[in-house]
Amino acid sequence: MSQQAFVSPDEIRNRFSRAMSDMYREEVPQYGTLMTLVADVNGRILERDLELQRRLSRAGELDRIGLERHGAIRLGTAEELATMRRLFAVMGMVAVGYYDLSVAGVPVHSTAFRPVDNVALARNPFRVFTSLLRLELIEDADLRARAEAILARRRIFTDGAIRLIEQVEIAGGLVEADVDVFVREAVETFRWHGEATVDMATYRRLSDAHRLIADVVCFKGPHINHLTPRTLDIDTVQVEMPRRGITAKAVVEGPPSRRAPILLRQTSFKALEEPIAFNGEAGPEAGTHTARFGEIEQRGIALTREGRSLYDELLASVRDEGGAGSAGEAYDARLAKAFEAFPDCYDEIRRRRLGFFRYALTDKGAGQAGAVRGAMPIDELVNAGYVSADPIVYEDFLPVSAAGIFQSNLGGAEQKSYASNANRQAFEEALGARPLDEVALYEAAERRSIEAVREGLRGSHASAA
Ligand code: OOG
Ligand code: NI
Repeated sequence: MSQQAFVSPDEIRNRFSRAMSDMYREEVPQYGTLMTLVADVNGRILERDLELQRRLSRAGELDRIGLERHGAIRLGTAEELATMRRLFAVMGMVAVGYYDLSVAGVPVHSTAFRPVDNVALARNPFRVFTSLLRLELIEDADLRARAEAILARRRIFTDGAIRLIEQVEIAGGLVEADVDVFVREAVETFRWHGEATVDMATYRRLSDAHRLIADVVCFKGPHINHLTPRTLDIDTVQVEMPRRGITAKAVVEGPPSRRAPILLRQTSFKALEEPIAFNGEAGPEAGTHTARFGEIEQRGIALTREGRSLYDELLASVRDEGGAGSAGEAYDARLAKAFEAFPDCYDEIRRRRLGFFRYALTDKGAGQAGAVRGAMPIDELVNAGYVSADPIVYEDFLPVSAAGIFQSNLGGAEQKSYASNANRQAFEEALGARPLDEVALYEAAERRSIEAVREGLRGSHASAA
């Protein structure tokens, strides 16, 4: 088999992401409504903001925005997580980041599988927020053992998917004839099942320990619980959701509305209550379960470690004052006030090294190659108009926001508290790999762009000489 015959992982991911979107649209009609709303809003924004359009185009984001999605799944065992890593690897997605959600009363820790290099991200940045249930946080030993036994019996991957994963690991890729089969088999793992694997009494006991435990343990597989499109204006989407018959969550998670968006803002609609046939001893028992919801996000600039500390500090100062609660307007006002301390202009964010930028030679800079010192500080090159600086988009997630999204979908007043006990090592052992450090990835992207600028300033000189 020749190397060239392999379909690129980017193409496989692109087809997989489309297949997931088609499946979800069919299963959850409100997802279709949301997609239309986001496409309308994005179209309007791009039409009137040509500067944004040019910036997105330079950053390679314009073409990807219409197909950009992230999904989320929740797994039950180490083996499921390790196999999931191998499945995503076929599509060029690797684990990035570690998120401990136990602090927020959610008994999971998580990572995001996503592509990492610029070309792959520009092609299709499809990401999956992947959580692993922490059974050790169930206090009742009997119940814990029961949950473990149930999970040990299930097989969430099809034989066909496993066979093709192994084939890729040996041969190095998939040929065209296998790609659609792989996508079809892989999608099966994420499908919704209207039948639970347990009876209603078991479901209730697990659900009483934590709704999320029941969601992971009682079903055949890790149903995808949302697929999130990216909007260029989340405030408009938030206002328009109710007009299109969708009830939005009270507050937008993340930073407040700003002229220079940072990190990630997210909102969602409540999970649907869906009919379930429980597996009673005497036959099916009719009940319901809520897991699947809709979410929308807006992405901004990736922050440096300093920028991120400032963000975390400001957010914590607002939440400590009384939580994100349901008091939407009061929370929004407090948040906006606190974030006055975060510069709301990309130039200042850059000068203060709070965010990451991608630098490139302008036409003027290219014309000056050889005449300007390549070693001039990058800020001076920007000031002189030789170099442009575009924000690098944040490709990851935020633990406090993720916890807020989880919580809004657990319904009612559910608020369990677990002591903060991140256990990155246990997560890495389960995953069978170490998640990449997201900040290091942004640092590297920025550094590469600066090197290319310096190369350009030197290179043309050399060739002209
Ligand atoms: C995942 C929630 C986290 C996000 O966008 O932060 C998430 C879940 O509910 O399983 O998707
Ligand atoms: Ni999400």
